[in-house]
Amino acid sequence: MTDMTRRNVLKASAAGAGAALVPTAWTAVARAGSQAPPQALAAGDLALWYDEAAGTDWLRALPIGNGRLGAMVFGNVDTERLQLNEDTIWAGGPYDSANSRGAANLAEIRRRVFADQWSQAQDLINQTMMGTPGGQLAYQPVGNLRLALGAASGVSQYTRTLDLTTATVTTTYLQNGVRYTREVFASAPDQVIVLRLTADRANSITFNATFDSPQRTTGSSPDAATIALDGISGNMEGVTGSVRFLALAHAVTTGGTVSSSGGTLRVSGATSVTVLVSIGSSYVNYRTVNGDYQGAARTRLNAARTVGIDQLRSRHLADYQALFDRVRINLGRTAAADQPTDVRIAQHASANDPQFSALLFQYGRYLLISSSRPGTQPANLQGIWNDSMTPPWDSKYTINANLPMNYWPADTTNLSECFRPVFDMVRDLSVTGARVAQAQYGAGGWVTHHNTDGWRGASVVDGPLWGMWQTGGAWLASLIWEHYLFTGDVEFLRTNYPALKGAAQFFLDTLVTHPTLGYLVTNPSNSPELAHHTDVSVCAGPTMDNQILRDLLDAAARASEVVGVDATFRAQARATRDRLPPMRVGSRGNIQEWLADWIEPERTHRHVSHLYGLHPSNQITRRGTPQLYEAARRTLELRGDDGTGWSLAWKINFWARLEDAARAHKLVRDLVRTDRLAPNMFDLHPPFQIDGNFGATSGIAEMLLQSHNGELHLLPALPTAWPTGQVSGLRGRGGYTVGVAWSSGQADEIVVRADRDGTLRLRARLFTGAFTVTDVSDGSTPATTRPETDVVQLTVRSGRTYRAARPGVTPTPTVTPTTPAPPTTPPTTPPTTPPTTSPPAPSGARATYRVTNSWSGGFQGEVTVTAGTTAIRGWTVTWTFANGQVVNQVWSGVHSQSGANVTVRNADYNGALPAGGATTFGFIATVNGSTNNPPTNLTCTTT
Ligand code: FUC
Repeated sequence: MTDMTRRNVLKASAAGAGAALVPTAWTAVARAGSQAPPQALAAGDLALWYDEAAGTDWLRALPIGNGRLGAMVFGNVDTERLQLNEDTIWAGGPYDSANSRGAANLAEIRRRVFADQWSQAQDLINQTMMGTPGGQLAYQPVGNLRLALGAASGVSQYTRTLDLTTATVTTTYLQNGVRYTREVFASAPDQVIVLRLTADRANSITFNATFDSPQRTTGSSPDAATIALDGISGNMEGVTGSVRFLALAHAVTTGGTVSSSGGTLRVSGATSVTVLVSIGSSYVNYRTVNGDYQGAARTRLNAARTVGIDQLRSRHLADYQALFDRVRINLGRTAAADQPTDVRIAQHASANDPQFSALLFQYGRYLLISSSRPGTQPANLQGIWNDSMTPPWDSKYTINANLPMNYWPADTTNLSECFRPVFDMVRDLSVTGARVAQAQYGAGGWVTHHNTDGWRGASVVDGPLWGMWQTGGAWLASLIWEHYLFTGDVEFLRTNYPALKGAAQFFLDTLVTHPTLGYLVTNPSNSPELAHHTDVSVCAGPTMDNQILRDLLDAAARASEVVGVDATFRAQARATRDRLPPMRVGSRGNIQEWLADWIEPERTHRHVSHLYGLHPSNQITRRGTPQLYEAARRTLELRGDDGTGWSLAWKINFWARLEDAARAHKLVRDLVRTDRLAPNMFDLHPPFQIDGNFGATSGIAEMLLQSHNGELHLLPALPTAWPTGQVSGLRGRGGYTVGVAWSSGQADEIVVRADRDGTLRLRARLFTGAFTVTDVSDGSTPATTRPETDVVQLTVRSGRTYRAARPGVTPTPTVTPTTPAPPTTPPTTPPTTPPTTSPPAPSGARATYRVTNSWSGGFQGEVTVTAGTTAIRGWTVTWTFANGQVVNQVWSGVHSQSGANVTVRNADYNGALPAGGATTFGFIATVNGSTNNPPTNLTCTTT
């Protein structure tokens, strides 16, 4: 595939990225009588497999990784090629991206935007707000390790497999009567890539191995069984390349001989060989590049040399499977799975292949485990896999869709730990972004625009049409709260609170009052990458910014309460949030993308940013905001289904949230086409961009379980194409691990394990018929209520598992969570308040309830429990309309305690209020398992 430099891509984007970038799709033809090989069957079909080698096609090679080290494995008979990456090898070196001309020109830029002089505003942004340099730097490869194994003649029974259950690529074939097998895996515990070659006839393995690289490198042979590649990253954008790296490959043989000289490793007549690859980098962090890269490479290699292959393999498996095995999924299998993976993709449009959806789902989880681990860099636009010095969009971090999308499946598919690199990056950005905030806006806090790189560039890049977007850092910082909703980890929140606060502080300092509408708005900003008039995207207060800022300011305020600090800041954050522009329905019945009802010149643009409120956020919901919900559907109809890989993936998530199973599944199918999925299942923008893989995994999870609305909604968008199946180990906000088994499109059995005490609200079609609920831990039947026909509510206890099932359904072992909750999950919230055995109740007599704050988009309530309560162990607040319909349920928010008084605050209702005057709402608080039912009525007046 042709490499795409940033500038080429920008030219293409200017012309409308979709059309300009589409390559010719590849093809693959069905094999008559094909059957899945034993390795794929042993993996329960969770394997990519092929009957041909990758040749020179990088998009046929198979990825392995341990978060830091990555390799693409080609599996050619004559030459094995491992294309190597290390996740800190970035072009250039530390730089300060802030442009000191910005702040002095900001007032004039804003004036031009408010005067609708968008083009003139963009000109001034070009002159004064662009980063230094005006583009960011690229993630670059280490090079290749090639094993020249001899001619490929006389070969039969060739297969190549990437087993997702073992994170191992295996290549095996028969050549001249000898069965050769190669296994490759990247070990996180031992920090090496392991290539194991075996043959079933003694002394049959002979090869020469060498490194090569597009970087500036020197090869050598440091000892008789090792070769080395010492290099430095490339110069770019006027910044001198400064990341030094050392790659070592060392052979351990049984039988035969091994020698190394002049950078060539020679193995002759061996019976088995283990090649260990170790890579060290001098990158310490975004501002320091003087690490002992040679020492790091050698130390890891020497340590791995003392470990035999069996132990290397078993440690790798234990480490990997502890993550991967948390989620099991079965969507059914047809004979389509007996074709090689590339054939399955090529035939997908005409085949019934439900297992491919399961494979795609698990591949995303595999890729996240392999590219993002505690202590590594976050997964970039290509995860960690890149063979080019000038990769598309620099293989960096694009924040206006791609980087957040990479992490959508992290919590929902039970890979909480894999999320951590993002929070490390956010803390870095809170430093580099603070300089940009000061220099370009004269503001406190920190800001990051639409991209960042290994050096944590935070300024405007690429040009105003793309780069002049203020809310990149805001989106990333809001993920801190989102992650907390899953884990309940107060220590995590405390550690990351300063970055969250700083992101909010920037907007408290910079939002400006719209001259005619009176709302507080960002200016200048854009609705990502979409021109509202020809060639201009810059505007004030685009809808996505307002949605992101509602989440950010809420998150910062709520976090400040959990952490117990900053009351003044909190009040300011809330007051500011209340003055953000509400979402509006435009003339076409759509969600308006900008403050004005403009019609975008490019109607089918890939970004649908203004539906951020539908997904990933929860500001547009079916039951909470019915009008906006319908407008969201209309918005998607107007934009159409087509788009880049990541755009399709986001649309799976959108349609899942719209509970439209057929459409969500159509989008899954649209993604599984040869122009959107490479033979190795890498998602194609095109070109390759990994966000589509992660977005697809997230979308499939959203089709099976949603938890954004204060309840666990089971099978909200189950397509007819998956009539029977099971999934287990999915995670829901509030700290739940969930399994479900279904047949005929309906749940037979739901199993939920609670991390914390609380009130569990389950929504499923199952509850419209006969069902039973059991506390699996002791076989008892917990008390339940039925707030809606398809909703069951019950009090749950930390560590216990609950099962709801149709009467007579035999428990399905695979839907019961088998692995413990992620280690980051704390027992209760907050840890400073020890659980108590007395179950005091916030009954109507003991509690007072009042609306504390209201605004056009919602309001907050407060319940104060004044007698008999010693501690809160779990609580929820439910808002209902006067007719009893539940409109919102809240688990997040804050409670505090002073003596015997317990206060639950900020139990926000975030839906739309019916227009005009006063609306009566019911406010139901459940604290320590008791509830004030019937609800206390509160009246809210729309302002
Ligand atoms: C944004 C998108 C492009 C591409 C790039 C990396 O600019 O609009 O489609 O995904 O990021």
